[in-house]
Amino acid sequence: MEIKKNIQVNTKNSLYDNFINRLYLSYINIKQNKIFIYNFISIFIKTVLFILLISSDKAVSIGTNMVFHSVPPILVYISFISLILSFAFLFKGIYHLCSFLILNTFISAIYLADIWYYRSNHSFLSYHMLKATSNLNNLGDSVLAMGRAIDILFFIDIIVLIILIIKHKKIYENTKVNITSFLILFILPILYLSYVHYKVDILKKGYENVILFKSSWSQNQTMASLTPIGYHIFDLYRYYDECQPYKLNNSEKKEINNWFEKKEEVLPDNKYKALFKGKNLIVLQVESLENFVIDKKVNGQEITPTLNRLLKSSLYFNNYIEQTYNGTTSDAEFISNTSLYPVRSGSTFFRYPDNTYKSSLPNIMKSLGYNTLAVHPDKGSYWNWLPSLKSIGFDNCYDSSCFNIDEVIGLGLSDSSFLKQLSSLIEKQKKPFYSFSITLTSHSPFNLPKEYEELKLDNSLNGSRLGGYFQCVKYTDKQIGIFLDNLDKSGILNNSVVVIYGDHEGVHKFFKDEVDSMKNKESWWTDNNLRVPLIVYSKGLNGETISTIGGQVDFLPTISYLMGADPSQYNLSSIGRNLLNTKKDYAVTSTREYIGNDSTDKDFFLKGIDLSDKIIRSNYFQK
Ligand code: GP9
Ligand code: MN
Repeated sequence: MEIKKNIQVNTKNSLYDNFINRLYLSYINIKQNKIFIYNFISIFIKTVLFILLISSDKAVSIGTNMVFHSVPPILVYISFISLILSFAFLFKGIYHLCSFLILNTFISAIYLADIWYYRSNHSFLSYHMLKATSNLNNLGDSVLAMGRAIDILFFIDIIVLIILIIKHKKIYENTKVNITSFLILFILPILYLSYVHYKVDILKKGYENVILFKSSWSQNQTMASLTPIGYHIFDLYRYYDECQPYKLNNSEKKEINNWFEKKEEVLPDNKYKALFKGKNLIVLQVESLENFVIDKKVNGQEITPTLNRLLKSSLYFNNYIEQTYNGTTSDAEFISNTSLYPVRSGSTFFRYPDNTYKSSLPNIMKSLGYNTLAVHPDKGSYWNWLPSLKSIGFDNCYDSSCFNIDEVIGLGLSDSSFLKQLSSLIEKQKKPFYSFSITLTSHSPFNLPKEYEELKLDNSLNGSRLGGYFQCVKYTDKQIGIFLDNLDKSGILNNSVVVIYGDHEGVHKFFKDEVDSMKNKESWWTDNNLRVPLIVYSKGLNGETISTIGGQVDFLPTISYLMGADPSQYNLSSIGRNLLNTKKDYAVTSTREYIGNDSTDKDFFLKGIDLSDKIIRSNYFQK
């Protein structure tokens, strides 16, 4: 009996010893694995570099204005790097080495993709964007233009790694699969991350000002707390969560209703009410058109002679702020036609193409007896615009398949050809109509074919990105002039109002760093501050400049007021306000910046961004 007991104890002891022994050996194995240590250190350095880069304005240099708000959670960084590298221990021999190379290159590629996306959109990639791959058509040049010399730093270590692998491959030839090392590097980080999540996010102890696995108002903060590796792992969870149908509870519904009621300004009507009643409404959203070029000359030549001429008979809003987010062009279409901010993750058109909005601009126009059409020179699948604009309320949608693609510049059909074909299409429309279109040619990277360049630029501008931008805008401006002349010849212009606005910034959105670093620059070149022009033109009108600060969410109430819709049709469903009858002077940007003189109601107006997100996700305004 005694002997049996001893044997049992000994077996238990030896099992335990065995386990400890294996752990210890694996620990030594990890510690002595020089290629592992090298990859660990190089990914750590690249992670810190990434976080420092996104702390500068356009991720083009090392910045410190964000990361040092709080102590960086270094152990969290270490955990995520360890999680990723653990997989290499599931492979033996040369495959073990190759898996380090693949994992490290994969990490650099993700970091770079995030940085490039950040440079143009001030946000990071998300799984929702996998739905938007149809957008990559003809976009190669625009994407490549986001690269900067500093990006090489993400790949130098990989070249060194290849050399190390070639040099030391003999030593690793007999490496075996090491499940214990894998488990140590995989499970320990998970245990630590669970613990730190509980401590920081739930108990709110530990790192000050740090949020880990919780949506923060700024994606930069999530990146700095979790590293891009952690950000994408967390984004996967969020993606799953956000794909579930969103049902508002009663208190959320109440909050939304109260917000709209509080936002409403009840003011006496003014001269703008129904100013364009019964006229056709022709809206042209111009790619990357910024406000700073309006009424400006470069080397003695007007950049936008057509638009400048139109101002004499237009209401010109010169403090109109773009509010697009992950859906860029499509967001501008969405915001203008619904008076809601886009969703906070991914593109609204890709995520919610079937949403309906009973008080959308096309629906309001239809209630006034209008025929509605949306026309694009690109494919209906681009940004998923065709199904989305149909759901928003446009009865007729025409995409590139309805046009003769006889001239392609950059992304697609040239503005010259498109606008000519558009004027013929418009002439055939049943009156009154609301037509909504976009242009393409002035898209980044602003390389207009030489034969179309009309501006004579001096050496400082010629060949520069800004010079290219001026040439593109000048080209599009000219095509708009021809478009309006055609509408005039057919007599349509006499009974129409033409609304022209920029979808988002252009040269300052993608290449602000290049503009800022130009030599001999004129002060107005750097002065755009998210403004896009909004021009409401009608033949014979007395031109006026309206300097009220507003944004694209204000489009629907402002245009509806001018077209004669009753404010009760849109007041309690528009996040924006009528810029022609308001006492407020503000706009909020998609990155939650408040632009305005009186910031008393700042938090209230910023709340509109989150309420829009809930409204869209729950299809709150469905017909
Ligand atoms: C095509 C084009 C896209 O729809 O306007 O522009 P982007 O969204 O890249 O600005
Ligand atoms: Mn665009």
